Amino acid sequence: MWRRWCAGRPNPSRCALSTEPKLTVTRPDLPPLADLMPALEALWESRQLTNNGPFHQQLERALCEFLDVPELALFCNGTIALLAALRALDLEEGEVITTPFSFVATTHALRWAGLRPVFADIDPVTLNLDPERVAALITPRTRALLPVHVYGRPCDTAALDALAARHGLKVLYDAAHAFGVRAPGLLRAGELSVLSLHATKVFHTFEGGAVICRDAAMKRRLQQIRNFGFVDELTVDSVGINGKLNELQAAIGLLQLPRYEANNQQRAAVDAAYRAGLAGLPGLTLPPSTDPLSHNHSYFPVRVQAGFVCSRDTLYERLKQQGILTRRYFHPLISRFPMYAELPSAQPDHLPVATQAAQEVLCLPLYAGMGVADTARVIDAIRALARTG
Ligand code: T4K
Repeated sequence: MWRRWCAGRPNPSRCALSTEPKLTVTRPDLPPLADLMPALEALWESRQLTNNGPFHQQLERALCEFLDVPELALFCNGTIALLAALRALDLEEGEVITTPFSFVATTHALRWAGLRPVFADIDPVTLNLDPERVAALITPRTRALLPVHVYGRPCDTAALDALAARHGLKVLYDAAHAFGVRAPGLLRAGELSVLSLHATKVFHTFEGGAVICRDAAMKRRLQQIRNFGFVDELTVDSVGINGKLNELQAAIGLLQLPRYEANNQQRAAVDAAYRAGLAGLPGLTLPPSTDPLSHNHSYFPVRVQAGFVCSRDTLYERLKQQGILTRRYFHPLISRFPMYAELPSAQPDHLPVATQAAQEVLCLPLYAGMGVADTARVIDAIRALARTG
């Protein structure tokens, strides 16, 4: 029945104007389907489908070991994980200093928690929160910092954590992009770090998220918040939520995890090919290269600047016509969305670095399994446009 249903559907992987298949900014890795069968059989046998089942517990242990972190609580997605983390830190009112250069979920989580976002500008190279700009915005109303490791590039955690300690603030890192980044202590910085395990991420459970914490007491608190606030069968002591990851997703995660290193090497090879193939084009700035250990090659954000033959948006459109679907992460800035645009800290003259970055960035296709020919197709298309305009 499923095969018949799928046969009648248009093939979305073909490009309307080109005979070449579409290249998307990312494509999720999947284990061989046959490898999922034993897990499905176990689920059908046990009927334990969700609520902290055996696959879930196994994945939490495996991720702690893999990421070298003390404790980790899985969630149904990164957004709910952010909300639960804010609740676990007892952040329910006041201001939180954050970055406008992120996916909108970062700031939405603050609003859902009843907190007031205050946007600080970013560093022009890393595109992460600039600690000096953060320091200038701290007031008696400030309760916490919410920095993001954008594109998996580590924030200046030493400076941000020290700043927070001086002012008695909490730090919650949005590490949605930072799975597998080996910068020492990165995922142990601040009070908590939140991962996204969404299908577009380098390690995924279709949808999923996680909160990394320091000790068992905080993990218990997160587990309770994740399960409606239940402490035991009869006791609810906080306004929790249903944030649970189910057993099928946990099984997917257990199959994905052993594939991470090989996938990362494949992404690193695409990254290296882009650097070699796109070097020296006037006005096209490549992302800063970092120590391979502190990189998960999740994104390849180039900057289209003055001196390039066309604007970033024109390059985006031209590539799209050829079936190369880049993304302008993160344009528009979160601070430009209507629910935030009136905040004093959202004004573009307060955020010049982020405003410029949002006008220039273009994330090129990058994923495990992206072949040499596909990478060459992107490079050739950009070089041809750079020649002819
Ligand atoms: N904080 C940060 C910093 C984040 O970046 C995110 C999410 C979050 C928090 C929240 O975490 P989650 O609640 O999502 O776990 C995507 C993702 O939906 C989102 O997870 C991600 N960040 C954001 C940066 O990107 P879109 O709207 O760009 O996704 P979409 O559907 O256009 O996918 C991009 C491309 O990926 C498609 O052109 C094709 C490919 N794709 C996508 C999906 C979903 C596939 O091939 N298969 C798929 O199943 O937001």
